[in-house]
Amino acid sequence: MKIGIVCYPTFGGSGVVATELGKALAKKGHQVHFITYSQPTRLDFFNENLFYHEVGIRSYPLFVYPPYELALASKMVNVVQYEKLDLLHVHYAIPHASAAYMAKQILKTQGIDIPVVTTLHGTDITLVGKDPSYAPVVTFSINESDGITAVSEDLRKDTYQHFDIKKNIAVIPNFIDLERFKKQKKDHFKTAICPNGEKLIVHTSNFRKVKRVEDVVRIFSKIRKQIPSKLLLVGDGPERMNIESLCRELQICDDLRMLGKLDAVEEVLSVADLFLMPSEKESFGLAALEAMACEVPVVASNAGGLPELVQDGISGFVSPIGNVKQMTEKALFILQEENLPQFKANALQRAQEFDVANILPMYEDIYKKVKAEQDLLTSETR
Ligand code: GMT
Repeated sequence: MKIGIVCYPTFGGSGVVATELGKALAKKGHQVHFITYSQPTRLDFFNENLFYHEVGIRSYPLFVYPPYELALASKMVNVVQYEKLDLLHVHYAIPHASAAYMAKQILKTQGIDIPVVTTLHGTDITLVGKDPSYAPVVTFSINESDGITAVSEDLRKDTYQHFDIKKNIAVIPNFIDLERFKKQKKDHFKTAICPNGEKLIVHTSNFRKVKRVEDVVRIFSKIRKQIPSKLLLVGDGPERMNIESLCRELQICDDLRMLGKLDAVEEVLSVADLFLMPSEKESFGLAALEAMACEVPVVASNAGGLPELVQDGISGFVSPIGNVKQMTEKALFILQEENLPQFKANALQRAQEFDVANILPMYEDIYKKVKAEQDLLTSETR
């Protein structure tokens, strides 16, 4: 098939999932066209089936806010027409689903019927989307999509709860490339960070408020009083300054390193003993899945879809949001020498269920279904 993928090109989870999906589809022989405002971060290799179309945004002194959605819709029209796409798959509802609706209507006037699949990723529903400033457009454009998917049962439930959605939402969980995310031999790295055999704890995120990075630091501060350990923070974002202040206040700066945005996060995960994800909201928790694929157990909050990923007491633990005390106890339990190997093995076993090879066919099935329905409709109306 010829598929147009629309996503945010940045480090965020939705862009990562969209890009990895496109790469996997291309490897399977589909032709994939990315349509976005800059080269997706993970679109980092050549494949003859992968194409990238940049959305150019023309500014004008009149525009306080350049109309990205219009430029995106125009680009979609252009790419569908000239590349003869079979369908558009948009990731993150705002503004991609409404831009796709507009493109679809424009194309219809030219005799082209293009089905649209919308994948909901989380904050497009749970945070930004349900805000009254966007909700009517989000509701409308989800309902107008030919196929709708959500990355967890919890997000599916939330979507029905917050919006008046008339259509079926299929749950297709996030997935992982086990070829890339696997435990690598990086002993020299472990020795450099943990010279005295300390346990290594890792957190990766975009340091937004919803990630509760402060909880990560507080949990670590309590762990290190019981077990010699180090903390690596990967990523960057608005909370960075607060985190730095908290580390100083707790006097733990010597045992903590902030690595910033790192491409090869799997190298850090390869030497980690525990991953912390105490988020306030998390529709799925892709970063936790990446850790588990590298044999790292997870202590997480019970937010959103996290309990669907982390099996409590098996591949890690889930605790109530903000319960730093309980998360610390669970972390200390996992880090015991007699418990750690089993938790690591279980984490990997769980991650293997989300192998891209298992999840990709679910997307292909949706594509086939919406395309067949569109073809039928087209033949009936002509
Ligand atoms: O977590 C973020 O802030 C990034 C966000 C995004 O939209 O890019 O991630 C969301 O989508 C990911 C991929 O489906 C999920 O794994 C994350 O759990 C989800 N984040 C939230 O729901 C907060």
